[in-house]
Amino acid sequence: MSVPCGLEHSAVPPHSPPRSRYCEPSKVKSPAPLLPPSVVPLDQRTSLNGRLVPPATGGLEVPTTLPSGPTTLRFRNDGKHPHELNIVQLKSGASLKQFIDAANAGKPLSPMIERVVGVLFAKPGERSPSGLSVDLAAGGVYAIQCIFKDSSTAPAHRALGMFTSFAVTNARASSNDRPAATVDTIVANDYAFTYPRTVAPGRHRFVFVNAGKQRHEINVARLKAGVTPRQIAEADQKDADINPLLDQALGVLHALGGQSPAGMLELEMVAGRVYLLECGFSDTEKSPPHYKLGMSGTITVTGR
Ligand SMILES: [Cu+2]
Repeated sequence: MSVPCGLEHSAVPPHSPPRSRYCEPSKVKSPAPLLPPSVVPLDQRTSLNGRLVPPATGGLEVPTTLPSGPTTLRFRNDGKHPHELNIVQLKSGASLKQFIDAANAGKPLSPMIERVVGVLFAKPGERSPSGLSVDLAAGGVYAIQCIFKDSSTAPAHRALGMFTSFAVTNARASSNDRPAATVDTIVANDYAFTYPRTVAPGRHRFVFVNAGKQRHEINVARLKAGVTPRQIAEADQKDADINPLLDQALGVLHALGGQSPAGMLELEMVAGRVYLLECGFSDTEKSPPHYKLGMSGTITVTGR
């Protein structure tokens, strides 16, 4: 277990949430810097056979623009495999082609990233259960990709063409685009989270702040009904697969030390359910994943 796949080109990607997002140690060559993968402005695009396409045209990778300002991104997976929407804002002057070429070549991406936004997941034939709320920067270009692989030896979906970008215009988005929601903040330190242990049911936006020196993430998933936090802790201690204990992967927010992503994870918190937060990053290939150092926790939703 070492470098998070989302940030590592040589990594073996995610098939499903938390744990499986991370690389198999033997496959990791050199821990490359950062990079959050792909994301797409949702609601305006869908993924079809591994390509992100605007639903209105059915075309492939058609240039798209969005107005600036507060926006919530979601996506629908029209394919037969799990996909993600992994989005970052590119630095001015960095093109999508440069970014994707660098990613496919396993080169560091952080020099091309102005700011990471976050990652959403969707199962085949479904919409992402959560959203990414972001204040789109006028004039900004956002790159989106999917780094999932269909098997450990298969190419990343990005290498199959599953990437795109959109440009943000100077027009302002309607302020009604984003419904009201409670905002909760999760702070990461080396190596613990500070966060609300319980929240009320309903729509919440989670802000992630990395106050530590290392890179951290919150990888959020909902536990299956009846599964307890203790079962997760025991599975983690034994390095067992926790995926059978989860019913939905909800997304990832990640940031380098001292930074915070541009995106907020927007979740519909269901009464009585328990949500898992974990950081799967490791400081080196040989060091333990952060969730084993204390960066694992749960949020329980009040009510029934
Ligand atoms: Cu961490």
